Amino acid sequence: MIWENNKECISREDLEQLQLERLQSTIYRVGTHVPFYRKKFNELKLEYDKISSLDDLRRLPFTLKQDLRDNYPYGLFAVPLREVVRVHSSSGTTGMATVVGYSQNDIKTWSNLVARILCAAGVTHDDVIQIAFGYGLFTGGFGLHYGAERLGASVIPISAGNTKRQIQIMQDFKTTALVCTPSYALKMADVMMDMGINPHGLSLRYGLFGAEPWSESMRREINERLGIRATDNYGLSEVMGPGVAGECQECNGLHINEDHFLVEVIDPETLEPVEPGEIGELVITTLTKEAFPVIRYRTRDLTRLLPDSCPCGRTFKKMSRILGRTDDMLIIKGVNVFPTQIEAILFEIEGTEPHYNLVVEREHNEDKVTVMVEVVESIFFDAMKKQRALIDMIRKRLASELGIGVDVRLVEEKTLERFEGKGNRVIDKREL
Ligand code: DLL
Repeated sequence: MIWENNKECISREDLEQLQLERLQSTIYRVGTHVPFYRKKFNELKLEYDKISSLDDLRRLPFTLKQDLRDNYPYGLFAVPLREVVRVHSSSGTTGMATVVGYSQNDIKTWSNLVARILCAAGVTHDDVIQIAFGYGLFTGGFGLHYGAERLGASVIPISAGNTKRQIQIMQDFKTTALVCTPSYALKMADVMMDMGINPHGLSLRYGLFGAEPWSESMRREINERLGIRATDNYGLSEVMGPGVAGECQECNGLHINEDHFLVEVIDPETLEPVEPGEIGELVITTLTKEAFPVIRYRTRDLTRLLPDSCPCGRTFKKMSRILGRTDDMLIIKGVNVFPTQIEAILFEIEGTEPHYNLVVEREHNEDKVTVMVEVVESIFFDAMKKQRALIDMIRKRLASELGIGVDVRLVEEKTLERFEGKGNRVIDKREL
C-alpha cells in the first residue's frame, strides 16, 4: 500500500515543478524572516526572484551544524515563538546542543511523512506499534508516535529502556511492529533469550529501525533472531527528525520524501556535486518547513543516490543506507574505514556474537584500531589454539575486505556494552 499515491508516485516533471515552487517560497521565507540567511543572501547579492530553476540551488550558501550552534537557541526560527508548538533539541554529545522548532503545520506534515514511511514498511492501521525510541527532546519517540497515530495504528508509547518490561508488554499486548534503534533491537533479542522467550512465538512481524548506522548483515541477524522484516528509516532533527527517507518492502534503499526535501550529494572536500550514483555527503534543503527551514544543510552523512526505478511504484529517488558519517570515518594507515564496514564483516563470522567495539588509538601519527568482539561461550573457553585460529580468521577477513591490518581481541559473551538508544561502538582514545 502507498500512503499518498498521488504524491509518492508523482512524475519527475511534476515533482520538479513542485520542488521549484516550494524552493522559491522557502528562499523568500528565510530571506525575509531569518537574519542569518538574509545576511548571507545579501553578501551573495542573491535576488529571490532570480531563482528560476532547481540548478540555481547551487548558488545558495550551505548551512552547517555550527550555524545552528551560533544561533542557539531560536536564532534560525522563521516564525515568531508564539507560532511554534513544539521544540526538540539534539543531545549535544559532540558539542553545544542545537534547537529546532515546529509550527502546527510542520507537525501535521511531519506526522504525514512518518505515516508514509510506516506504510512503505508494510505497517497498516491494523498493527500494534511499540515505540521504543526515547520520548523527549530526541525526535525519534514523538516523531514516530505522531506518524503511527496518523496511520491509525494502535500505538504503545513505551519509550526506551526497561527491556524486560518491553518484552512482557510485547507479549501481552501482541505487538506486531517494533520501532527503535537497530542496536536496541539486538539487545531485545538477547534479553528475550535470557528470559526464555522464543521471539518466533510472539506476534511481532515488522521492525522499523533507524537513528544510527547499521549494516545489511546486522539486518539479517535481527530478522533471523526476531523473526521479523526489518526496514531502515532515516532522518535528522535539524531537517525534521524521522520521516526524511525510508525503505519500502523491497529493502534495497530508502525513498526520499522528495516533495518535502531537496537533496544533493556532494564531495565533502570540494563541495561540488559528485557524479550521479557516487558516494558523497548528503545535503538537504527543506521545501515546506515553516518554523525551521534549512537551506543546503550539510548532514555529514555519507550515501549515494540509486539510479534504478523501484518495483514498488514509488517514484521518489532512493538513497543507499547511510554508509557512515564524515566525522566517524577512521583513517587507518591511509585507508578510509567506517565502523559499519567492520560490523558487516564481523556479523558474517561463525562463532562471533553480534556485539563488538572498536578501540581507536594513535600511535606514531597513525590510527590503530583494535576490534573487540564477543564470542560464544564454547569458543571463549576453548583451547588457546582454537581461539588463535578464530582471531587469525577474523584478521584475515578484515584485511582482505578493508585492505588494512587491525588487531583483534576476543572477549567473553555479555562483556561489551549494550544500547537502548543510539549505539556507540567506537571507543576513541586519541586525544585529538
Ligand atoms: O536520529 C532522527 C531519527 C529518529 C531518525 C528515529 C530515524 C529514526 P538525530 O538525533 O538528530 O535524529 O540524529 C541524526 O543520526 O545525521 C545520522 O547520522 C544518524 N541516522 C539517523 N537515521 C539513520 C539511519 C535522528 N537510518 C543522525 N541510518 C543522522 C544511519 C542514521 N544513520
